[in-house]
Amino acid sequence: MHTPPSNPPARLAGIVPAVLAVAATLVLATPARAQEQQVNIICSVQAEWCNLIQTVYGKTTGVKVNMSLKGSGEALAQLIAERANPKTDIWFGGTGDPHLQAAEQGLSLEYKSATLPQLHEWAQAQAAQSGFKTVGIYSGPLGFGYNPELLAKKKLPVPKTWADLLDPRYKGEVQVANPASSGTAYTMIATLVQLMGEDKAFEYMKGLHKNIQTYTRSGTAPIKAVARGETSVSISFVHDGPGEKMQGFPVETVTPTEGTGAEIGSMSLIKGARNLDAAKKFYEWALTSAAQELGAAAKQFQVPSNKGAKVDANVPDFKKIKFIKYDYAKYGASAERRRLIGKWEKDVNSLPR
Ligand code: S7P
Repeated sequence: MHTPPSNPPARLAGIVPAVLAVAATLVLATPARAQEQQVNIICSVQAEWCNLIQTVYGKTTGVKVNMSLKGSGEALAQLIAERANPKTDIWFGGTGDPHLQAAEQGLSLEYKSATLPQLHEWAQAQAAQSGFKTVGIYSGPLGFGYNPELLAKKKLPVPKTWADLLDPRYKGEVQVANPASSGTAYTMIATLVQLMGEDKAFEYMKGLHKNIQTYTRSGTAPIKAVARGETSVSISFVHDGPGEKMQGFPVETVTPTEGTGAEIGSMSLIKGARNLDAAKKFYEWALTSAAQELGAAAKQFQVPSNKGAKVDANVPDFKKIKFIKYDYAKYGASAERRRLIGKWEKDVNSLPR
């Protein structure tokens, strides 16, 4: 769940000094001048990572980082609302499709970083297909989270395939976010449509609907509900699992054997940004390998887009996952997203459960 902006929690105290030492080498502004600078960021990764960025970047550059935490869908809605008078300078993280929509709708600014060649091909492709109005900063696969203790207690099997989730024994046991508010859930619709074809995917989602306990607003809420024993299974990004487990919760993840999609978490500079220089400096910093390693330090386990960044052992092994060939340009287009979400509302969400 994305929580309101806050000071870094006490448990980050141990991490911060170590990462500050690394980050000190990344200072991109002279502290004296930076004292006067600020940057307004919408941060769409989870709170721990946003807070760590705020602390490390703020302390090493002297720039005041004003952070607003919002999921991908909500972030796009805010940027549309602010269009005439943007209060945001940069949008960090969140699923790639709303960043592509922001680019298409003229909300973000073209910018070509000199660091682009150091990024994985998928991150560069995300930049190229948006006319360099966004860039990939991480990637992660869609799959299932499950609570092994709850499944055992209810004598339910571990789901391994998309088809398994239609089993009537999972009635009221599955959580996923609402695609109208969540980039994660929209990634699910786009994945199913590409995997099964549109007609079969919608038949599938109608069947799945019968087993859904709740459609949450935020894409990260379902795996947290699984971890806390509020539901048995979630459809989630699997890189969100290990962080929950490290907090002591019983949660495991699996990717469906038929194949799945992945997000390209992205970053965009906002057109009309009031603090454009500061935003560009932050953007450059966020593409460095050291900055991207802060994700794992904050227990977020996406694959970093900078090829030089260390890949933590908890990051899902992409080589072991069957991926569909996801068409990011087609499913990132505003009209396609609107059409598919509208169809989901009408044909799926309106049905009784
Ligand atoms: O780990 C955080 C994460 O899963 O959340 C991001 C995103 O904000 C999810 O937004 P929605 O609420 O719109 O689904 C993902 O990009 C990221 O991997």
